[in-house]
Amino acid sequence: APSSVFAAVDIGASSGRVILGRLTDGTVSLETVHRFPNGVVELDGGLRWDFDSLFAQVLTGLTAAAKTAAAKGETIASIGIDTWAVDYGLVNKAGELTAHPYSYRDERSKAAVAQVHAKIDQSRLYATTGLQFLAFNTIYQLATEKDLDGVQALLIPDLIAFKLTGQRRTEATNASTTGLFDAVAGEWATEFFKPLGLPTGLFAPLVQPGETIGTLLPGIADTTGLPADTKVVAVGSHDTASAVAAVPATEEGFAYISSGTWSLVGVELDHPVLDKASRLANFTNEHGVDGTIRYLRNVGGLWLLSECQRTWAAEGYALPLPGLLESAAALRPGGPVINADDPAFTAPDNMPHRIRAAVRNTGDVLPDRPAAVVRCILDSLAAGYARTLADAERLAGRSVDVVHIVGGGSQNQLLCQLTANATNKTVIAGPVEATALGNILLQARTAGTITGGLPELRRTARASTHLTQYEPHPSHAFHGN
Ligand code: ADP
Ligand code: LRH
Repeated sequence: APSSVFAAVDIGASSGRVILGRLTDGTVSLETVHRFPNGVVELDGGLRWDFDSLFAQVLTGLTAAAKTAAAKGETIASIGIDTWAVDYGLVNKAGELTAHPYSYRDERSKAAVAQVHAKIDQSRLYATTGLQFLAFNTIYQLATEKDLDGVQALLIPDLIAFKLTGQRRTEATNASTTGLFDAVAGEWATEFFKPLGLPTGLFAPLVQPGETIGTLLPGIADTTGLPADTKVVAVGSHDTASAVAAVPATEEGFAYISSGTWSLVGVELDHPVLDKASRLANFTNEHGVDGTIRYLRNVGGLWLLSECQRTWAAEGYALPLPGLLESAAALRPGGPVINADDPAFTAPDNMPHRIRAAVRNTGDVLPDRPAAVVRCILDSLAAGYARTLADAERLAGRSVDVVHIVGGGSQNQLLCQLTANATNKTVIAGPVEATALGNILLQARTAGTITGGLPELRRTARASTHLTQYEPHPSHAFHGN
């Protein structure tokens, strides 16, 4: 019988799930007990997350988890929470949200960038935080807030943990995406708060992955049917940190691509790279679990594809992914390529139109067929991955032998093959649910069910996952999917 069961609450920008993880004989099996769509909504004059309905989905998922475990005679040892990075909710002294949290896709923070850089030079920010410049980083979002007196900023996973336990903490891997975190010290960059007019106690105290945040509030235990002593444990609450922890690598020289709404492309290091070349290449030094550095770049992602599907559906053409990928795979290589991480693609809008305009700007033309648009997106992502991996090798002084693709995009056979071709490296695809798996592995280690460092966690991830390998075939068209 399985010895322990853990619950992962994993919410990406496009979907969320509650997954039970069981450890038996050195492998983890995952059981999804609840899945729900996620997306930004126009609310109160901005692009926001409807936190109330997200939290209701979390409770529905935890209720299903409690029921599933009880039916098997199991107890849920703990709950771990991860979501996308950078966004936060402001809570007042009474613990109430003062507004629906803004989404990083809202454009209000663009105007605050120059204002922040006028107070603290961009090169100084980078030398301390090592964070990739993105106009939606928390630091720029906070600069748009009018009144931060008497409120605390809780990052989205911290906000969920607070609602479950009543405890206010900031999990460190996600804190490292704020632009207010010292990449070397692993502490808040307190010297930046004052010049930016931010209260020193704006964020709750840091907690490290593996530490306990608290136990369930009585009302939450009642609603979900979970025992009141169920622990909420800090994991890599930044989804990408959990995903990287579950990269099923056995090799030293591995790189990873966490492929979903965004593509996070890079390597794992034991110290940050904060030099000028790294800043100019816009690489980030986010904190991973066990004191590692996720040296990576946020490259555009499958948001481009899902937004095209959304646009086509609104125009009356519901085009499911399998058919789109099959027709894109049948096209010849060498088609138009765009810069997939152009901020012009960040906001939700007519995506096929914007992609066609971007191709036109390169002096090329894009045929007016969905298959051509899809192929252009995937060719562009693969080209972006290859460029980014080459940059990572150069900037970190590393050589990469194998590229692991994890997350929803690891199921996209065409993208995996195009990536192998563009990088001229072996690509290993899987697991699809790397984030939830990393979340559960951290909880299992905290409970003492497994022991060891990241290599052991990754061996367990490998033993738990069906992997698909792709070899580079630069001159051949892709057949399959
Ligand atoms: P996030 O965590 O950012 O919400 P996911 O890791 O769940 O994203 O990945 C979602 C993406 O995975 C989708 O946008 C889609 O392009 C891709 N995807 C999901 N299922 C499949 C599939 N069966 N085949 C190919 N791609 C898929
Ligand atoms: C991926 C992710 C990524 C961030 C972005 C905002 O879900 O957390 O690591 O750059 O969302």
